[in-house]
Amino acid sequence: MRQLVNSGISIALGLGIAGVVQAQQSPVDRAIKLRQSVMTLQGATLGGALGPMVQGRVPYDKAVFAENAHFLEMLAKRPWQAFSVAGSDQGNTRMKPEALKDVAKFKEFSDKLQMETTALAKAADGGNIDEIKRQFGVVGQTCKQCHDAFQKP
Ligand code: ASC
Repeated sequence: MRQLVNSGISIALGLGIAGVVQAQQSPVDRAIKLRQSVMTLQGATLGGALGPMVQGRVPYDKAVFAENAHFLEMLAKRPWQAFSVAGSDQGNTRMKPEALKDVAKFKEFSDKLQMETTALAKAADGGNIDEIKRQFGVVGQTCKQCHDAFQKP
């Protein structure tokens, strides 16, 4: 009986907390926030962790580079549906409306980023710095192509 009461209280608390979090933001605001969070982490991983090693500003460390390259690969695989929520081109976002008008093209860029970050993670595991530099450049170009098409400056 006590267990039943305890689990009842837990469920009620859980629902209450979920309700408070949900009430603060609309689904579109949440989608924008999620997308921006992923973009921030991708930028920080690419520009903050991997970039300095590729550019020789920080000594190349194979294990650290590979860890960050795998994290980037994982970030690029974020659920696509959550990234392209209808209406999330309006409001506090730099996404151009074109992105949601041509979702097939947007998805194509997303798929390409997944492919190229997987290749970067593989290169990172291999540890060949020339190959890593080349593939890092390809990933950067892939970011840029999508930004040029679908991101406001
Ligand atoms: C980054 C970052 C971007 C991309 C882009 C690549 O680190 O924040 O927007 O790389 O500059 O061309």
